[in-house]
Amino acid sequence: MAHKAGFVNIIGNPNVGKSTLMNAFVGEKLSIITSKAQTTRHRILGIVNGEDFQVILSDTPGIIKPAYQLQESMMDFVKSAFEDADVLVYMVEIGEKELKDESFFNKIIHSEIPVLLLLNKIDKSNQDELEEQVQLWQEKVPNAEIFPVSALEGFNVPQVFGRIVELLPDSPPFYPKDTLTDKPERFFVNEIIREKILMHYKKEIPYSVEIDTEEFFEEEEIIRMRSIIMVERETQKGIIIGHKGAALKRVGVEARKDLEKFFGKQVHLELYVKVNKNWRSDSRQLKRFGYSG
Ligand code: GDP
Ligand code: K
Ligand code: MG
Repeated sequence: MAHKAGFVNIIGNPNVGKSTLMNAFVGEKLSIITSKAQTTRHRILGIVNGEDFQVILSDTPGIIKPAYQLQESMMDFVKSAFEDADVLVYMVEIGEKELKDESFFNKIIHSEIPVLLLLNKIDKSNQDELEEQVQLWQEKVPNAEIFPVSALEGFNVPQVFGRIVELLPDSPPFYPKDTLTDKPERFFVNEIIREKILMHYKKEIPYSVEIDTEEFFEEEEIIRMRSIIMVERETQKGIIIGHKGAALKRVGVEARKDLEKFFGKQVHLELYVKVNKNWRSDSRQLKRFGYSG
């Protein structure tokens, strides 16, 4: 039996639904999702295995104009996503106009790799608007096959997946067939905690935070974790902790619930807050947290 395998890279503006789509394909919450831009900072692989195929998806940060070094290295993840793809999934949402970066847009319209343009969030639109948008995008990106989808509701998601498999080259699998992702367990601990911070704090706080899980110790009945929440300034530390520690406690309780779901096991989570001045602009620190720096 012939076997197909290859790399599918999901790119697009912030908040169009890239991570929601990746999770829908994989059937697991590998990528954290919030309504805020820059929720996804890394390139995250999600692998879907079938008897005769292996689809290796990569979710990337939304395309932005970088303002500091962390964002530059986020855009390096996006650039790398163009280089090794067998299929490009370019996601836009209903009502959206242009990609925030022209050079990325040019790469898409001149791509020699097949491009699937997903017009997402059609659950929020009507038939007239939908038809108009399909036509508009077909003119803008003539080399793309267009699929209206709702990543959130799963509408048309299996059809897109089927098309992806058709487009993949004949190849043996790249990863063992029981692999779900390339990231280690601690990465998901960090991400789940960061999602709660994105949800509960305003303004610049979520963007100044990085999580470092120092301990991940699996026992028979329970997994014990200790994670540091790193902020850039002393004032941010106070905000994270909150009055009598209530704000931090809420993060801990909600993160633990999600971690227990994710790992299918009881979790004990200890959280600490530390000031780490200007880590977002420090190459050495960025490297340590898995960015190119
Ligand atoms: P990303 O930044 O492109 O990765 O987008 P996310 O996957 O984080 O989603 C951003 C926001 O859009 C979240 O609030 C999602 O729940 C929402 N969203 C994603 N897909 C859909 C969809 O198909 N319909 C609607 N109505 N909302 C969606
Ligand atoms: K988002
Ligand atoms: Mg995302």
